[in-house]
Amino acid sequence: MAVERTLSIIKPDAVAKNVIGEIYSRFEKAGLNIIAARMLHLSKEQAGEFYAVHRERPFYNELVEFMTSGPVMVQVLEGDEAIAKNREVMGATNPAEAAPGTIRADFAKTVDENAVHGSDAPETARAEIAFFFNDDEICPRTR
Ligand code: DAT
Ligand code: MG
Repeated sequence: MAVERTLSIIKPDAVAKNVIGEIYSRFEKAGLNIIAARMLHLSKEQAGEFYAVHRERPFYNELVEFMTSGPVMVQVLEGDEAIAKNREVMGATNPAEAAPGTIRADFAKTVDENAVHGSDAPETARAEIAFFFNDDEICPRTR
């Protein structure tokens, strides 16, 4: 199994619900190490650029509004197959279709406010990590 890094965001709805710790616990139980983390309130420019791939989608403006509606926690997760493992722990994009016990099933109700983001492939993971973190802000385990 390959050790990977992925970018995770705890979105404004989940931060507002005070479940940062519960979501971190899901990562830890899945063997995903948090090797960088920061809380920030995204600007419209930052959220728009982060989700630029969805610019032509009908929900883009709503998505940018939501992502800037309150603070988010961003973190880099590292572990075996971290990209797929994080997506598994997150559950399906639409919480109504998310498997029981996943973050989105347990902490979200609708597709437009679905608690967490996770990178979907190695190239997007690299770009999304670099979007939020400098190399010297990433702290891999040494013990
Ligand atoms: P994911 O976040 O699971 O990678 P995505 O990349 O397809 O999903 O979409 C990014 C975000 O956009 C998603 O987390 C929530 C929002 N979104 C996606 N489809 C939507 C829809 N049909 N209506 C409203 N928001 C949507
Ligand atoms: Mg996506």
